Amino acid sequence: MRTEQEIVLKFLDLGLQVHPDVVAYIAQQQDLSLVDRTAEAIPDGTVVVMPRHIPGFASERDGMRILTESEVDIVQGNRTPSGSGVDFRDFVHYFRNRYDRLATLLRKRKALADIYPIEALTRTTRYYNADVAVIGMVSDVRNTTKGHRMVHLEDPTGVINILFNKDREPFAEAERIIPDEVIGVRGKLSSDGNLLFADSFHRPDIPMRNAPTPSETSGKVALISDVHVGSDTFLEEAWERFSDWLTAHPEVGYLLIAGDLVDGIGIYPGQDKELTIPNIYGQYEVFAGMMRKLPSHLQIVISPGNHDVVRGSEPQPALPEHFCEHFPENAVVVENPALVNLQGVNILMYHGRSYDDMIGMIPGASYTRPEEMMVEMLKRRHLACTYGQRTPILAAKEDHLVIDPVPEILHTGHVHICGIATYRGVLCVNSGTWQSQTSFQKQMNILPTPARAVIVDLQTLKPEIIDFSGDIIEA
Ligand code: D5M
Ligand code: FE
Ligand code: ZN
Repeated sequence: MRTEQEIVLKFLDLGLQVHPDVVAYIAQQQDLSLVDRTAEAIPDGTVVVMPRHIPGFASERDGMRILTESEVDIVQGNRTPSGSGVDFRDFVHYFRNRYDRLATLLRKRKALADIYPIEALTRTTRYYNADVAVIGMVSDVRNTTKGHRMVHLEDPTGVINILFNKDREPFAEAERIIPDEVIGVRGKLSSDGNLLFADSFHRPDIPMRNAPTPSETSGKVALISDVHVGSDTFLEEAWERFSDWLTAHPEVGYLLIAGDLVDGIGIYPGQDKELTIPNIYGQYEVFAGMMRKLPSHLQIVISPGNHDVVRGSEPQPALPEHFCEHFPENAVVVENPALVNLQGVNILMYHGRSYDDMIGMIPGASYTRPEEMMVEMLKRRHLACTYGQRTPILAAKEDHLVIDPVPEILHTGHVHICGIATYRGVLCVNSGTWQSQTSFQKQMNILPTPARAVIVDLQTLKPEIIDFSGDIIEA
């Protein structure tokens, strides 16, 4: 490690930023003179020294695999306008698109291979008392007076009531059904065709055999969110420690920030009394300065959250040009959500506003365990199922909140609490925040776990939590 730091510093002395692979290569060669020889060989105007600049460098050498240059590919959520979506027809398209895409996933199940249009079940007497399967969107869900669960299920042809008996097996999962998710149900139709008694229940889910594809080459990504610059609870010293740490760890080639970059203005009652920067431009200016101080070899991907300056409805557009014109060249702004591919590893970034809805609806869900809710998102293959609650959703022609393809990593923020889980091969990461408890969070009884970054090794997909709060600093 010491050698690697020396190499970085030696290049810095020469006014050069350096790619982590160059550092790794020179460290492996144990030949510090390579720094000077490389510096002499690079073309004028080079800012970042790349592996190809090393004299005599070959991509495969003595069994050591050398990285290709950093690769960031924005698969979904590039800064394209995502439409205005105000026409009622957009709602029809939106929900139809959600239904079609999630129903296609569900139809792959053996138990749902022979689904019926709901209208066909109720139109004739033919299926009365028969074993049938349907796929639909939940338009209403409630408990009956006898404690069973009743779901109003809708497909493009009709609606039907489904009863989950409290004494039958699918009931436990049925308790977690929330409005607007798309589910598949197999069961027995009643003798009058009005009710389906559920025997089994299916979600689009992550396939059991899902196998994540790690990077073939070495590389690490730092995942963070909720920086909240401009708030008097923003932890500047902890951020400085993180910033220095990134400079000293060139093997971390990427930084992904999942929203709430700044604290914003007028986001919660009385916020003005807790702002150190009362101007939104000033907040982004300071944030931009922090980004410029990070090593320039770092590829930074920035998506917005509910405190940011863009519209709140999701998908949220990328930050407009005039708020990020002072961001460094190695930073790219994307929408919320966005699917980012790093060296072949797909990372789905989502700020996580829908946590506020799920916490009230899913039994046992808590702000203290965000990783459990990420699993709920994956099971439903949707980032924000329920329409019309706290998460504003823009009803465009396509549902950008559907989780497809299955990412290697789901990266969220918003709850300000660190949590990590793995579900069917998908790594779920909520890294936390860079803000200590606000008075609002105190009222809400939310105890944040600030100043942590989650570093994921792209080759092994193993996460590591590093605490910059000042108590424990990584050795
Ligand atoms: O969210 C900071 C924390 O506050 C996070 O744990 C979610 C919680 N939060 C945010 N808005 C609400 C509402 N409306 N009700 C309950 N809890 C909430 P941030 O987005 O940074 O303000
Ligand atoms: Fe936040
Ligand atoms: Zn938030």
